[in-house]
Parts: sequence; C-alpha cells; structure tokens
Amino acid sequence: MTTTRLTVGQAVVRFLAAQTSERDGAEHRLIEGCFGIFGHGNLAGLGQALLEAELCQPGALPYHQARNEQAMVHIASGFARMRNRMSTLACTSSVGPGATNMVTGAALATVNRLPVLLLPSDVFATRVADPVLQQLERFGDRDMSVNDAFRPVSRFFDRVQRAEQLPDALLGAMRVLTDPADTGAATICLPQDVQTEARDWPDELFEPRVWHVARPVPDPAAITRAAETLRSARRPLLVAGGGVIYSEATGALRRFAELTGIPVAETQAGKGSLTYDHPQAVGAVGVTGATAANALARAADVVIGVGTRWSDFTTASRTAFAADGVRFVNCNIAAFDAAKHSGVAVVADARSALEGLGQALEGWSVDPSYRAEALALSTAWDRIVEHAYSLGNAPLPAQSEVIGAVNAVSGPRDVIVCAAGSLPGDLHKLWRTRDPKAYHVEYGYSCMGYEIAGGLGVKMAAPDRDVIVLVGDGSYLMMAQELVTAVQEGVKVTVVLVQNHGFASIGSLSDSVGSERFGTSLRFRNPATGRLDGDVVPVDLVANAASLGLVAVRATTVGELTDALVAARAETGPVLVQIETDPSLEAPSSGSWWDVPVAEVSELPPTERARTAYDAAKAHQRRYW
Ligand SMILES: Cc1ncc(C[n+]2csc(CCOP(=O)(O)OP(=O)(O)O)c2C)c(N)n1
Ligand SMILES: [Mg+2]
Repeated sequence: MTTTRLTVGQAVVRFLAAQTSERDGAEHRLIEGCFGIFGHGNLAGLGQALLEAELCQPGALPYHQARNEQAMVHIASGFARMRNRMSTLACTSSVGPGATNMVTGAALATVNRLPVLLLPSDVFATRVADPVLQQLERFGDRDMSVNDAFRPVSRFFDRVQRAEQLPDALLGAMRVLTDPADTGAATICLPQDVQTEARDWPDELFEPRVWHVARPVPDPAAITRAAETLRSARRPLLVAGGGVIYSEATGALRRFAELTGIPVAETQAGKGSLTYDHPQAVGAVGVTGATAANALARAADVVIGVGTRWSDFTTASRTAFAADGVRFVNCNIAAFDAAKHSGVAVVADARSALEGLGQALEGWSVDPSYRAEALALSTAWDRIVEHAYSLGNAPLPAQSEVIGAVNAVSGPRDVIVCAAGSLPGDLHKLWRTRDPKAYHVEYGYSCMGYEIAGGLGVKMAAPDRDVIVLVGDGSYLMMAQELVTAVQEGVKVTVVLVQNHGFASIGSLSDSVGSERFGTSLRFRNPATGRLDGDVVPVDLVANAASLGLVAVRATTVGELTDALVAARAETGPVLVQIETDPSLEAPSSGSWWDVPVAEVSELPPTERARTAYDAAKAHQRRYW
C-alpha cells in the first residue's frame, strides 16, 4: 500500500477533487469548488491546502471568496439546485461566528433537499489552550461547541476529532450528498489543530470515485395500488413538485399527462415541470395558486403528488383538497414524503414512477369533458394573468406589471431567481415558465437574502444562461453584499430591485390578521407619536449598488424598466435596475387560505374581526388521515 503524507486539510482538498457523480451515464464533478472566508480556525489548515492546490494542482478545487458565510452556503444551494443536485460546492469557515453564520444556509439547503458540503472549523480537539478566541464554553458539557447547532439542520453531521476519522467522515458525507432521498447539508466540523496535523494516507483514498445516483424503480405492487386508485378517479389532479425537475422527469410527466389527460398543477419548486402553455398545465396550486389549479384541487377525488413534500403553501394549510373522501397517491424518492396524507405510497424516482404508472394505466384516460373543463379554467386564468401584466397603473406600476415586463423581455432559457416577500407568490401565480430550469424560487425556507447569493450560484452553475434576480427592498437590505462577489468574479447577474419601502408582503398579511401592518414599513420614528410612522426613510439602493461596482439604473416606468433590461444584455458585469411599485395593488387572488393563527383575545377591533374570520376559515381545514 502506497501512502502520501498530507495534512488533514490537504487530504480533504485532494479527496474532494477526485469525486464524481453519475446518473444516466453522464458524469459530473461532484464538488466543483470551495467558497471560504478565512480566520484563525481555517487559514492554516484548509486555507493552506486550497492555496497549495491552486499553485500546484490548478483546477483541482478552485477557491472562491465571499462576503458572508451564510451567503456562501446560499451560493452553493443555488448552484446545486441549478445542477439538479448532481454537483455542488463546498464552504469553509473559521470557528465561532463564521461557522454559525452558515447555520441558516444549512437549514435552507436541508429544507429544500439540496446537497451542500459545509466544513466549519472547530475549536482545538486537544483543548490545550482553551478557551480559544470565539470558543463558547458550556460548563458541564465539554464536548460541545457552537458547531453542534448544525446538527438539527444538517442531514449529515460529523466532527473529526482525530485525523484517522477523516475518511469515514468524507465518505459518509459524499453518500448523503448523492442520495436524493436523504440529501441536504452535509457538515464536517474540522477542529483547527486537526486540520493542520499530518498523516500518511493510503493513496487509494484519493483515487477517482464515482457516486452513482440511482433511479429507484417502484415496487410493482405499489404501482398496482396507485393505478387502481387512479382508474377509480373521475377528477384526478397531478401536483408536480421539485422532484420532477431534479429527476429530469419533465418529459416523462408530459407523456403521462398527455396519455391520461390528467391536469398538472405545480408547486413552487415544481414550477416549470410543464411549459405554462401546455394544454394540461393548470398552473400554480395552493396559497399562491392560480384559480384554475385551485378549482380543480377543490373538487379532485384523487390527487397524485410527484416529488412534492406537501408544504402548507401547496395544500393551502390542508384546505385545498376539499372533496369528501379525497385520496392521495404520492410518488416520491423519500419514503418520508411518500407516506404523507395517508397516500398510496410509491417510493421511487419521479421519472421511474411516472413511466411505471403510465404503463399500468395504458388505455385509461379521464373523461373528455374533464379535459375540456381544465382547459377552460386555465384559459380563463391566462386572461387574468394578461390583465395583471398590463394594468397601466400610474404613477407607480403594480408589481404584476413588473413581472409581465421581465417575462416579456427575458428569453425562454433565462433563469429568474427569488426567495422571499411578495414576489415569490406573485411569480408563482403569474410567471409564464418556458423551460424547466428557468424558474428558481427558493420557497422551502423562503429566506430573505437568498436572492442575490442564490442567483450568483445559479449563474456559476449555468454560465450559458442569463440570470435575473428579482428582489424586494427588504431582502436587498438583508443581504446584498454578494454583489461585490459577483463584481469580483465577473459573474453577470441582472438584479431587478422592487422598491416599495418595506415589507409589503408581511404588511398585507399583518393587515389580514388584524395586526395593522405593525412594523412592516421603513419609516422614521415620529417624535409626535413616538412610533415608527414618520416619513419614509429615503435609502438610495441604486447608489448603494453603484458604490459596490454595479451598473445601477433607476427605472420609473415599466417602459424604462424594459429599456434598462434590454440595455443590460450588453453588459458583461452585474447590473441592477430598481423600480418603485405601488404595494396597494396586489396580484389576482388565489381564492385560498393560509393558516396564520390570530390572537384569540384582543382589545383591538381589527384583531377581533380577523379572529372571527380565522375561526370560520379554520373550520374547513382537513386532516387527510
Ligand atoms: C431571513 C428572513 N427573515 C424574515 C422573514 C419574514 N419575511 C418574509 S417576507 C418579509 C419582507 C420582505 O420584504 P421585501 O423584500 O421588501 O419584499 P416585499 O414584501 O416588500 O415584497 C419578511 C420580513 C423571512 N422570510 N426571512
Ligand atoms: Mg419591499
């Protein structure tokens, strides 16, 4: 057995550079690069190893700098999602605050089932100089560090206390990253002393290794049960989730829909599973849904979920599927999701499941009148969208007009990226998706601040596509600093900043629960009232973006926005276009409900009224068991 003497940090880099994923015969580098912010915890360990790789083995594991550790995990999530989870990025941080900054990013990745490799540094394994700078001491709990906060938000967690443990940790993390049923954040904590320790590693550890991503086929008995359930249905509805896209099952979905005539609704992560103008596409379902999909959902007798985890936004907090005796068929790679709502569980890859179910349903299709009804509903919704795109409101346009303008200017393969605020819901309803990878709205964690960082990851993953980040002023102020990273790396993203001076989405929600928009607009403290109800705080985000090195433009009309987006195409670096909108003009209603509990007792009449409405709506909530 030949060996090579390397530090733990160097061994990590050499190992990661040799990992490949494979599905359907196509191979991909599993870890395409490593983001990192250095501190005393990692600069001499992993940092030194990344430097040595950059100088001695260029391209082995390219290093990228970021401005904030949370953001670098978002970049990795955006990258992994764009690559359908076949490739991702690693992120290294120092100890303490650098590490805990990544915790939110880890949660986002795990909630969205996206593989990211996190390498937070940890305090000394030897404890020789404890407490080190940034070490949290728990008096009676000596083997803990702040990194234990990663445990609940990671799918895989390990701490390499001794160099010998490293191979086991690395192999375990790779398995989780490449297992679509189990994937999420894989976290390996590397104590700062261990990172620099040298050891003779067997060379076979660094040999190229291929991680095969399987397409598990469904149990034939499960397919029989699912097909029987469907054959008995008169009003079936298919709900396409993110799994359809990650599995590259959109072609199989289209064939299945055309064969059976079953209408297809989409979750946020599943939007783009069918092009918006496919005759069986009935649009977004749930809280942020289209009236077409929601009308069909209300009356559906069998609902087939493919690659969805049935979030409350999809089920309208369990009011969307309202027919007596409604049954579910759940095709999902994760048994956990397949078992939800007492459904007929088909545990399988989305593509395999759709093919298997299609074969079992050969010769069966829904009644032509049901097909016609679905088409009429989606045609009616499309007219509503067209109207919302062209309101011509003055002096400020509605957000729906901004969405219409961006849709009209963008090409079919351009990717829009969004995450939080009122934009995701409006996009879910209104965006006309023409390519399965063109709609990237992070709505599992709906994390303010994902937009710009995630958009950077998307562009790095798909340099041949234009990337348009749609972001509200609130999200921008929470985390815009990766624009500097985009400038630094020459990564072109076009940011459309929707300025409405505060949290319009939460303001509207607050209104609906009787909380009177409290704390949701960006206003000065008013000396007369002592409250935050003074004038609008005049932050100039265009100047902010320009100061970071962007080409930054202020559009005051939808026409100017269109012109600015056309002009942005010629730019090679990142561009920001701000447009101010009128937040009082909301997107067309989905006609559905979201369970946000309202104060049961109150001295405020609006709260009391909202509670009465809440109790009435709550009565329609189902259990599905
Ligand atoms: C990190 C984080 N904190 C808080 C929230 C709750 N939240 C959801 S949307 C929102 C306001 C977003 O404001 P903005 O980006 O301006 O979008 P708008 O609502 O105005 O469309 C808040 C506070 C969140 N989703 N993420
Ligand atoms: Mg806002």
